[in-house]
Amino acid sequence: MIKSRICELLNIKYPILQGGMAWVSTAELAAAVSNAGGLGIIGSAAMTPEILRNEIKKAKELTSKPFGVNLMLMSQQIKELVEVVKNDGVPVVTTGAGNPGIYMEAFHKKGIKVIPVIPSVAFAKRLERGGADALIAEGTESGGHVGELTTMALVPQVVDAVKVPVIAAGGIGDGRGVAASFALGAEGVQIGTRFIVANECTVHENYKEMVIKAGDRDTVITGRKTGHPVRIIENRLAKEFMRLEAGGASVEELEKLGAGKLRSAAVEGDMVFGSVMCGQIAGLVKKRQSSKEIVEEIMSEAEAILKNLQNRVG
Ligand code: TUI
Repeated sequence: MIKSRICELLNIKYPILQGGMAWVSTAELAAAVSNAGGLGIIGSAAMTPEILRNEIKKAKELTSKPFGVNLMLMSQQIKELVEVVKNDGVPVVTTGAGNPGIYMEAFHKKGIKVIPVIPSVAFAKRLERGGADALIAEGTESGGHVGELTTMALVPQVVDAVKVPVIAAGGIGDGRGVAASFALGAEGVQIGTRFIVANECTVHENYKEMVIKAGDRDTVITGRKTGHPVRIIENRLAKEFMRLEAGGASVEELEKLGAGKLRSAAVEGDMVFGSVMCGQIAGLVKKRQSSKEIVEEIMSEAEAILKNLQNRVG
């Protein structure tokens, strides 16, 4: 059994968080991961406040275990989404794509744990000072909106810089990734891509198939120029985006091309002009399983690896 401060902080059995992916992480997936002993997280980035309220209600019907909501801080309706989270009995919030500092006190007053994603040591220190309960150090191997540093470089530097527990994210898809994360000093992991293909994940079948087919070099980062670099599978949309970027297209033009494309992929199954966000670890995601099978397989692999590694010493 791998124990850490993350299990105690979040009142969960296994130190695995499921990434709160926009259009992908619905109540069904989050509840299944929480029921499996991890922390399921609803991705609210593309939700209206009403939809989020409904998803939280659904998650509570499907699990009695703790679950979380991810807030994408660039969301148009962030203030309203924050209100929903504060008022609807959500125990944990993760944040991405910005600074959650202004909401920290209000969440804590409601007893909500706040775990921001951070892409650098400076940001980690700032948010620890601001009261973050733990931090997710997310490397550029991740899908979706990414920072510059790799997980391997970021995690140990963040671990050395803060006292709160650190959760590693980016490029983790099996027990080897969990064992490596703990070796770097992390006390938990956040996994997104592997859960895209979970049976309980409601994303379009074509999206799951695309992740299963993807190899190690099939993702690219688009949108560096817009200030919002996003890792997606290289398809016609990605190629068109890169062509326009290389040709000096304006930020407005690029944002217009990207608008609504994640929905096209996740809901309509458009794998040609849709934005198929996923991490570099997609190459090792080869089978569909239940969330419970995924969580248990990853944790038993990690335990075996950590035990066997002792044989390499001395
Ligand atoms: O947020 C994510 N990943 C996401 S959000 C998303 S939705 C989206 N859709 C279309 C275009 C763009 C996004 C898809 N994937 N991960 C967490 C994350 N946060 N990664 C990096 C960061 C981050 C970056 C800068 C966090 C803080 C930060 O600070 C900047 C500052 O100084 O405020």
